[in-house]
Amino acid sequence: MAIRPILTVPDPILKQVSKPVDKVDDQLRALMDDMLETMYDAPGIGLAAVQIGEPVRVIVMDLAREGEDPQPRYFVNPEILETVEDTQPYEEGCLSVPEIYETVERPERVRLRYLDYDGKAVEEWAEGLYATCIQHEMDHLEGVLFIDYLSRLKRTRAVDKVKKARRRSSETV
Ligand code: K1U
Ligand code: ZN
Repeated sequence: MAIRPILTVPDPILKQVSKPVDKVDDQLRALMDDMLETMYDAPGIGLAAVQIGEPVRVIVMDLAREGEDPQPRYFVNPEILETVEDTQPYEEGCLSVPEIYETVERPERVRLRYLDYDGKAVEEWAEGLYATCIQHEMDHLEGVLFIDYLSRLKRTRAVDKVKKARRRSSETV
């Protein structure tokens, strides 16, 4: 297992549409293990493979609260089958847009289909933070970031802030 660098805006790889996975094998499980370790280290509650420079349709997530046992989840080739009309707001963050938090409205329940860590097909409803997080991560698979839902002004300011912070941190090493 390895902690891999997380790409940040405006890296063009983040705008790529991720490719479907052919099969869930040990090589893919090694990628999912790296992703989970990278996400825990960041720390974050979700991560899409493209965020570590691997544009394939794989997501990891853990929504356990502090003090609870870890609850890692793995999603290969996830699809949204159905959404409800009601939406919920959530102040989202993104490891690829560090230090920026903005409210995004998304459907409050979505029905999902995906393959798990063992390649088993799963269908289930996601709601609450699970619904928000899986939609945020599935947007990454389409090259969409949560800041793309903001006004052009807010988005430009967010990207500039990340660029400035990165310049500052590279000056101090
Ligand atoms: O970059 C990502 O896609 C991960 C992102 C997931 C997410 C957060 C909030 C709403 C939707 C999707 C994050 O994990 S940002 C960091 C974060 O939310 C967090 C970090 C530590 C503890 C608790 C939350
Ligand atoms: Zn993100």
